[in-house]
Order: sequence, then C-alpha cells, then structure tokens
Amino acid sequence: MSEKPVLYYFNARGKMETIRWLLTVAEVDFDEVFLTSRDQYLKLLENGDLLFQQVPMVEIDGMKLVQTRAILNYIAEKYNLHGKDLKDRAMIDMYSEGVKDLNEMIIMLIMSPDPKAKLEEIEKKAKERYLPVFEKALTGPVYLVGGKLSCADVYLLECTLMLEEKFAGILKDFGNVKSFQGRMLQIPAVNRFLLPGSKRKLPLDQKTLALAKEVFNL
Ligand code: GSH
Repeated sequence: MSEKPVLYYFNARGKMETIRWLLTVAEVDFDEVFLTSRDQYLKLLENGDLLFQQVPMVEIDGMKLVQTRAILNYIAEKYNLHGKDLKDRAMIDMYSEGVKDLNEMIIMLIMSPDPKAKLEEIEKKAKERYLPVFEKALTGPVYLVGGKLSCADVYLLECTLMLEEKFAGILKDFGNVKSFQGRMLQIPAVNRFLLPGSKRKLPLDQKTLALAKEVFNL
C-alpha cells in the first residue's frame, strides 16, 4: 500500500478540492486516481471500497475513508489543525461549516437551472452573511481561532480565492479577510499549490459533469 494518501475522485475540484488544500497545507504529498469510466467506479463498488457508493474516497493509514467531512476531520486531527481543546474545536467547526455552506453553493452553481440568479444569490449571501462574520473574527487575530493555524483558516482561504474568481474585488470591503488571505498566501506550501503544474484543480466543467453523470449512471 502507498505510503502517501491516495485520493479517488474526478480530475476536477468538486468535493475533493478542500481535501487537496488541507493535505497541501499539512505538507502531505498525495497520489490521485481519477475516475474516468463507469467500469472503474463499478470495480470500486465491487471491492467494497466506497462505503456509501460515493466519492471522494481517500486511502490513508490503511483505511478507505469516505464522507468529505470525516476525511477532513481525520486529516485536521492528525496534523494538529483542529484546535488545542474542545472549545477551540467547536469554534473551528462552526467557521468550517459556514465556509462549507458558501463553498457548496459555488461548487453546485454548475447544476443550477438559472446560474445568473444563483450567482447573484451567492454574491449577496457572501457579502451579507458570511464575509462579515470572518471580517469580525479577524479583527486583530492572525488566525480564526486560538491564535493558531487551523483547518478553518485553510477552508476560508480556499473559499476567498473561489469567491474572487467569480466576483473580482469582492473582498474590497473586507480588509481583514483580504489581509488574512495575503498572510495565508505567504505559506510556502500554499504558494506552491497556486503555481501552474501543482495538484490544484480547475472548477468542475460541463465535460467533467457529463463524465460524472456517465460514471454514476445519472
Ligand atoms: N456526503 C458526501 C460527502 O460529503 O462526501 C456526498 C458525496 C457525494 O455526493 N459525492 C458524489 C457522488 O459520489 C460525487 S461529488 N455521487 C454519486 C452518488 O451519490 O451516487
């Protein structure tokens, strides 16, 4: 078995990208197996590799983990990115779930029957609901929780970059979040991940969406 974690997903961001981000910040190299056919998916099912018949799946430490949050929590715990105590963890989890809600909206945009309206909704919610929370949390502190880098910081960084891809200048009224993003971008592993040729992926496009439908027989 590979020493490195092996990530099973499509060659696109989707639900796996946050896992890629977290491993990157934890400085853990990983291998990837991209789903390209229904047969390959059926073989994984046949082998009992996908507990709920879904990906992302990550082979790590002799386990075949599914469910994105479970995978992220395992990595965060293992690499000391989940706070120093239970109370820190509760805060980290609240921030993480907030970021996840926003992230999911962006990821699912491609499925929307009315992408323009959805995009407007995302921008409004980002500006009025989510970014103000992070702006406040980052008034003073360098990181979101406990003065220490956590998985929530990694998720927020990823989300701010995705937001800026969709809405250039969205952070202009959120100076603390923008400064936070700048600090996070100085982390060498983050810096490398943003360079061309890294394992960072492009957003899910129509071609990969069609492939996913074929793989899952949807
Ligand atoms: N709760 C799961 C998680 O967060 O990992 C959802 C995973 C999920 O919906 N995966 C999709 C999938 O495998 C691909 S992004 N769909 C096939 C299916 O549900 O049959």
